[in-house]
Amino acid sequence: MPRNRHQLVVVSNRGPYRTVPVAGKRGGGRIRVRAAGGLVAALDPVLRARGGVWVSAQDADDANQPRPDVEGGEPLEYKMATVALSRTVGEAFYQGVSNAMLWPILHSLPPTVGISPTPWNHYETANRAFAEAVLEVSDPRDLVWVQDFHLMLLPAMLREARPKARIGWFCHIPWPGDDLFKILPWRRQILDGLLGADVLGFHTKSYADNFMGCLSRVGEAQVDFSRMTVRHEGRTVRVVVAPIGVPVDELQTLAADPRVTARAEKIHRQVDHRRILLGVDRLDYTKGIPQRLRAFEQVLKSDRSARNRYVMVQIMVPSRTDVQAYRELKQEIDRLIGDINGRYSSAGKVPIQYIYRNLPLDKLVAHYRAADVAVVTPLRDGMNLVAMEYCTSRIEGGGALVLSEFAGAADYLSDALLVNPYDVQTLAQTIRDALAMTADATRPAMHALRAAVHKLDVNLWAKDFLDLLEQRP
Ligand code: ADQ
Repeated sequence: MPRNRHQLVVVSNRGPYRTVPVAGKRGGGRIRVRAAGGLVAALDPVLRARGGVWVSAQDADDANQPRPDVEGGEPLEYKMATVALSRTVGEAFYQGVSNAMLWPILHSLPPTVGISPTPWNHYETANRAFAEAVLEVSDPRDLVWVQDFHLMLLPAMLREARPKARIGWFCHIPWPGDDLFKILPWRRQILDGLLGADVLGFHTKSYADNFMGCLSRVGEAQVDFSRMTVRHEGRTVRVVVAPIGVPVDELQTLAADPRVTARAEKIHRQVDHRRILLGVDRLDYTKGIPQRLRAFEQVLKSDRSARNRYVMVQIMVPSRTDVQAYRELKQEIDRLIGDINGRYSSAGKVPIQYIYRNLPLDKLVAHYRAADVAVVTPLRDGMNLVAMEYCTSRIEGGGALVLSEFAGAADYLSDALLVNPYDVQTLAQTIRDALAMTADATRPAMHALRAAVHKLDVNLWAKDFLDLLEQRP
């Protein structure tokens, strides 16, 4: 079989599709829709272009399972396989360890629950179940590409079964310094698990360096900082900086669609042609949503005419709704928006429009086209695709991007208006300045931003990573 015909096996906790009831159709008809979130947005186009199989956990809620038999909606252009986990294992693996411990610590934030050993055993069990599923659907020549922090033990488990397999792992979120990483009692197991891979990818140089630092201070692997390689159990593991991007052509084509243009114009009419400040996020405490709302409140407070000239549109997709910390965040955001709208509405003009649901891509892109300013303020974020989607959708040029310096994207989008989201006063001033800029004044920076985003196309990201995996000596 020629090399480029190796099957690609993508493995992630969440699968790429959910099924939802067809609006207005009686009798339980369902339609397939793409799940929201950065990982799916990045990898679905890659698998659709290349074919292969996507292995993911079976959704505990039967209605959300990616069922290939469902007709209509997004087309299925590759195979899917699911891993069934018992409710106890699934919850401890996903919520107990992945969401409550790994997610915050890898984002350099305190864990949202106390650290205890029980869920860790389930994390191991879940990773083992994924290993069995991958071995079943793949053969030793395939390229197995494991995704993210849910599956950090999987590479070593696959390596044990298939010593010559080609295994990659990609970290979609930040990697912290060793001082924080060491909080995890299972730090050795995690590093040993990851070193089962041939190639380990990170969005930025600082995450890759942090990872190498963890290896050198925890464990016994031989680390070569100048080559960014690690010797482990007789093999060489490469640590690479592989910044993810967005599907540039697909997004630009969509942005140029006359229906999207018409929708963008409608959005303008609906807000009485006020200038639009746009936020788009998965609901998560890492995204800095309250900070951004407080900053916009400052803008409204400091200038009475602002409410007649500006509107903020905040689009949020529900996420991890069964986790307490996320429910509390949702309440805080609801309260903040309610307070601000109560205080600063005038003559039928509401200062914050709030959309809390998963939007189809064409509607999202219409909002990107309509927005004068996008505000992306994570406290910490592996990369952040929203910033890139906004720039890609600005096909007519113009538009300002306010971007947190704590997003990985800030390393690549230096022409954005970079902000510290913890400093709400300065954030408010930056938003004020951005909203006051004319479209022409924003053009040079947006031109540079679009050029930067073009270089980071997601297809290129996948191709470069998979090429490395195929070239493994
Ligand atoms: P996420 O934390 O999910 O991804 P991000 O990169 O911003 O964060 O991607 C969010 C995705 O969800 C975007 O593609 C966006 O369009 C989509 N989305 C947001 N709100 C939506 C809505 N209401 N309806 C539909 N879609 C919506 C993780 C890491 C990031 C990293 C990505 C990719 O946390 O740092 O950039 O993976 O590696």
